Amino acid sequence: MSILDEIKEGVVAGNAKKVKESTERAVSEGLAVAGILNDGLIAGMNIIGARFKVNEVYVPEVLMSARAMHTGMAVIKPLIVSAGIAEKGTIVIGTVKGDMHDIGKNLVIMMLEGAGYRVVDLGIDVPTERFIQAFDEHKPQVVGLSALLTTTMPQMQETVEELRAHHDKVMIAVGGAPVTDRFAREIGADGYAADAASAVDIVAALTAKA
Ligand code: B1M
Repeated sequence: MSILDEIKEGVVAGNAKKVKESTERAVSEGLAVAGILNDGLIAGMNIIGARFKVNEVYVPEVLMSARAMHTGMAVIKPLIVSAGIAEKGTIVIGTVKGDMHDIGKNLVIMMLEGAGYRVVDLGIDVPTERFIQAFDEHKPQVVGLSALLTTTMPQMQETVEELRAHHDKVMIAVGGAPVTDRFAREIGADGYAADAASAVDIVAALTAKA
């Protein structure tokens, strides 16, 4: 079995120790970080996601896989976040109220930090007032919102509208599995990113406009 398959299988099995060890070995053997992330960690999480959908696994298994994925992400974080890059701007980001998913958001944060942005992470289940408070405190170039549930997409809309009412020039980018470019435009967001890499592109474009 290849190291990437070991990482993938470790995530599927929710075996944090194995994922940490295999990821460390992949790094020490010089494998590309993008491959470790996409073909190892994310590939494993996608398998669990598909099983979760058809009730083959339940919340505890998914949580164990998420934890295992986090241990792998912690190993590669220093490689993604290259130290010493001048800060390009500040981004405030959080998962909207009612939504506890943070794996994707955390990946976006790693990529943004790696690209040289200072990121203020508000965490999960973030109410609109907290985004507004953070906007006033940190004066970010871009506010990023994440939502993974169709039931929290209306909350995303509310947060966009209230942030906009609070400050008409705020630049807002949104993302998360059920979010689409069309939905982003409908709710008045300035940008949409389908994945962590495009989040960096959209933030760069919005920062240039801010
Ligand atoms: Co949840 N869950 N979950 N879950 N969960 C989904 C999202 C679901 C699709 C599973 C399914 O049924 N197939 C489904 C949603 C269905 C829907 O709304 N249509 C679902 C459900 C139903 C639920 C619960 C309601 C289950 C229950 O309790 N009955 C519950 C809700 C809890 C809540 O939030 N209130 C729940 C709970 C959980 C866990 C706690 C067990 C766990 C979360 C752990 C954690 O995040 N710490 C969990 C997980 C892990 C998942 C799946 C399996 C994986 C999500 C994930 O991390 N993907 C997911 C199924 C799936 O998506 N395959 C599922 C990997 C991640 C890298 O991708 O998050 O899409 P993603 O992020 C991407 C992009 O979307 C984008 O970049 C990221 C990196 O490329 N992106 C952004 C994300 N945020 C961005 C922000 C940006 C830009 C880009 O801002 C600028």
